[in-house]
Amino acid sequence: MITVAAEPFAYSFPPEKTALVVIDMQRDFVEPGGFGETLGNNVALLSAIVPTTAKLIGLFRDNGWTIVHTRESHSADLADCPPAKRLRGSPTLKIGDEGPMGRILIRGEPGNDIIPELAPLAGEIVIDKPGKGAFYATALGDILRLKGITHLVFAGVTTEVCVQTTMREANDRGYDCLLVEDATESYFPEFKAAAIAMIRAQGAIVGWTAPFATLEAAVREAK
Ligand code: C5J
Repeated sequence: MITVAAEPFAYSFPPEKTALVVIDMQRDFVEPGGFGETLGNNVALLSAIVPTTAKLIGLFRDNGWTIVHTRESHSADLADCPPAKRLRGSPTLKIGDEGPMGRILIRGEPGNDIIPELAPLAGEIVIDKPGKGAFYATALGDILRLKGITHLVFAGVTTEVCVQTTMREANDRGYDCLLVEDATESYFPEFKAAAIAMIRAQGAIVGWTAPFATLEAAVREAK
C-alpha cells in the first residue's frame, strides 16, 4: 500500500489495483473553437493544469500502473445525444454543428482528440462517454472490474461537472477515489474550490484530495 497525506485524512492505495482516470482533456474543452468556448467560457484557464497532468500521467506510466482517458463525445448521427443536452444553454455552436475543429463534440472529429501533450499511448484505455459521468452508457465499470481495480485517482476537466460526476458514480460503486487538486480545473475557480470542498467534506463523503507533489512524494517514499 502507498499512503498519501491527503485531505481529509490519509489515503492508502494498492498500486496494482489502482487506475488513473484522466477526464476529458480533449481539444473541445481546452482549445479555442470547441465546445467549452461555444458555451462562453475562457478556455485558457484549463491549460494551466496541462504540465501537472502530464507529470501525473508520467508517474503512472513509469510505474506501469493502469491509465484510463475519457472523452465526452457523441456519435455522428447524435443518436446518443439527448435533445435536452443539445439545446441547453445558448451556445454559439451546438453539439454536432461544424466548428473550426470539426463537428462539436462528435467522435472522430479533430476537436474530440485528447490534446497532444496528454495523448494516450498504445495500451492505455480510452473511454468515449456520451454523459458527464464516465460510467454512464460506457464499458468503464466492466473494464475496471475485469482488471480488479479498487482505487481510482482522478484528474481532468471540469472539476465540478465531469470529474465530480464520475467520482460520485465511482464512489457509489465502491471505489476509493483521490482527486489530484492541481491536475483538475474548472472554467470557474470558485466552482473548483467548492467541488474539492464537497468531495472531501463529512469524512471523505465522495473521496480524498491531494496536490500532485504529495502523491509523488508518497510514491517515492514507498520505494
Ligand atoms: C462539461 C466536462 N463541462 N468534461 N464537460 O460540459 O466537464
